[in-house]
Amino acid sequence: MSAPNKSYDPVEVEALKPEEIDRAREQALAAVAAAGDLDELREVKSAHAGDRSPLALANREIGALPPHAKAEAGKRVGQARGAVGKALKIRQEELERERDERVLVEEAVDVTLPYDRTPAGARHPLTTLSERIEDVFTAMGYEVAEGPEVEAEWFNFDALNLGPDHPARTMQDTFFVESPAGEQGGADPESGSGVVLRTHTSPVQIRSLLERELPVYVICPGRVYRTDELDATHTPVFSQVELLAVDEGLTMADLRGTLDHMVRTLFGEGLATRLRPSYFPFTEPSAELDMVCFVCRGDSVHNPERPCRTCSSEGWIELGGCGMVNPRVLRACGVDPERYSGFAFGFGIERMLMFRHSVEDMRDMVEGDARFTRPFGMEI
Ligand code: FA5
Repeated sequence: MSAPNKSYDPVEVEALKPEEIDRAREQALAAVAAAGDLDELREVKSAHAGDRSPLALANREIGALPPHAKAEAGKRVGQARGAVGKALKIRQEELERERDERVLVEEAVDVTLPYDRTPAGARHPLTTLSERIEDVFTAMGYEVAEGPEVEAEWFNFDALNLGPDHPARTMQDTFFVESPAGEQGGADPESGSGVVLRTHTSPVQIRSLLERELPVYVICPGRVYRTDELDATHTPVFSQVELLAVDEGLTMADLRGTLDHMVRTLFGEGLATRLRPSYFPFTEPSAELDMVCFVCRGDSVHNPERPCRTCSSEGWIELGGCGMVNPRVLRACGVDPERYSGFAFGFGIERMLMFRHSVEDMRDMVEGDARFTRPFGMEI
């Protein structure tokens, strides 16, 4: 800053020349208008309104002016600085508003978007396969029937013509919840019947015949229990589906036609089935139902160089047990075997899932790992 000088002429001071002040003001206003964001505006402010800006330097020169010159120069510089300050304020507000609007858009959180922090699980394929089988039969008019998993021995064995000496009644196969009367206190001294974890879904046949009006057409899915070790092909807790039809005039042909329809619907057209003689106390005659392998269609039997993993190159796949309901079972449920006949079929869902989807180890089904269930996706 120059020293006070009475003969000082502001017009001669370069920084205070009106055109210099106008130029500094116009440059400042142009720079403010051109600032594209708050960072740029901060730099503009420092350059055009800071301590070392042309207008600030001009302001400092005013102090050295003679008194008569101070007012005019002060007014000119003050107006220029005021205009720049106002422009800076307006632009600051504009840019802050723009920034706030942009942040609101850029940082918006769409709470409806799917999140993946907790990986989605999946429906267990045992459930979807069981429901699919139910659908096949409900489409034919069958009703879904259920029964308790903790079951009276009478329903699980006696009523199904499994006499007291039948091997399946020994402790080997069956989880006893309460032992029969006479043994360790007994469960029900009246009937002498113990309580078991049901070993198959066949007791639902008995419950259905006792509870429903004839004719009866039911499909009974459910969990069953046996004292088997968990290994690649066995689990102590597994799922079965039971089929029961009791009506007038039903024959083995009806059973065969019904099972053929099920095989077609679940595995595709053109797969032969066969019934192999077998024995179940609750059906007479009894059979095992086999179907031609849906992968190799039996070819692997004659082509050793092209073995089939699905049927172990046997050409046939065992589906489950079946037969005509034993008249003794009908009688135990108060159904007249002279008038009514029926057929039944029962099979394991785990085994069907194994060959239908090439699952090699049944343990994968019980471990609850979503990496096993997810690839099955949704079956509709
Ligand atoms: C029965 O349980 C009869 N109630 C089926 C039946 C119903 C026959 C109606 C006739 C009329 P079985 O004991 O064979 O039959 O068992 C049926 C199926 O359960 C087997 O074919 C098999 O697929 C499955 N299964 C048996 N034990 C196990 C196990 N430990 N783990 C997984 N699946 C098993």
